[in-house]
Amino acid sequence: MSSVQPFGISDDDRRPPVSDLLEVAQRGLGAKPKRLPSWLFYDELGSALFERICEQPEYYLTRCETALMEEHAASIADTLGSDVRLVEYGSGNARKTRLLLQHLHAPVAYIPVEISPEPLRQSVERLAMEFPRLPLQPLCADFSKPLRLPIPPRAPRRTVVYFPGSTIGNFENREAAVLLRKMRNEMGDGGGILIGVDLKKDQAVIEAAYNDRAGVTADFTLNMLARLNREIGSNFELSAFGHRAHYNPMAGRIETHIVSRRDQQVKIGRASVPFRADEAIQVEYSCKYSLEDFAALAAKAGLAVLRVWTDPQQMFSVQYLVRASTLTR
Ligand code: AVI
Repeated sequence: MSSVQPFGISDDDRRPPVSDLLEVAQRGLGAKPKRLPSWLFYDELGSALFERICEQPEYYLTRCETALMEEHAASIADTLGSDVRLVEYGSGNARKTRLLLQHLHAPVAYIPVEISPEPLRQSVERLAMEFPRLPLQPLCADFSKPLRLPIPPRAPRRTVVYFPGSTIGNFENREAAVLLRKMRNEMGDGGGILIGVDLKKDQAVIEAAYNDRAGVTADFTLNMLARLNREIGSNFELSAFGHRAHYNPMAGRIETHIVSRRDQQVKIGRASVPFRADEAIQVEYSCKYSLEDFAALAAKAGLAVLRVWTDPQQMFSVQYLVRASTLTR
């Protein structure tokens, strides 16, 4: 059942309960090789650490995407057209969205979808002050699951799903296609997807972005273990694990692992999980695409790329996708 919280946030009640976290940890750490899902990064502290990653000089993604939005927001808004209902997946602080909202023509509503309730509440509070005439319909939910979108205040001309940050890259190819197809269903026949996509480039530049000198990414990665300690009472000793992020050129992705620095045992629920020295837990993929790679992925989901905005060095791209069938009519 949907419930309404202060500030009008709908909560679809589908975030994992604590018992699920224990099960997720037991299953992932019992697998060979060990593996934990990347959504575990984003508790309140993890979300705050991610905001800090975005400010690191090596993490070019946010800087490049923001610059693209600053330069092209008016042309993007023209492409989306008037009377749009904008649904943002994983809205966080919605910094890039402001640039878009400033240019959208008579938007019907903005629906930020965010799994962490506190960042969602704060960002909606700020947006309400900055855009007093824009109907805000925040939804506290996991965007990778089917969403129950709130009823719009008036009929939109189209629904556009906004998915910035190259978060699509955190899904393996098959899951990314499934997620894009889910968006395709949610946006309906005449809708679209505005998506940020990180592009392939010099391996050293990509690796530096995931190994910042200040160590914020390492803290973000290890917070996953700290979160398990806090929430399921495991006893990971954080100093006995390290962060490792390497680019795999064959797969075209950063592969992030948490590596055990020594032989050790960790208590997970009633079980004791053994770790060998140098044994790794796979925690995240961050896929990088060529423009052709991404068009092929979109096609797998029944989508076509209508427009691409990119910088002269092709560091990053913002792309507008529509149903492939609408182009062939
Ligand atoms: C959210 N996502 C797009 C980030 C990325 O670049 O894969 C998460 C991240 N992980 C480490 N640094 C940033």
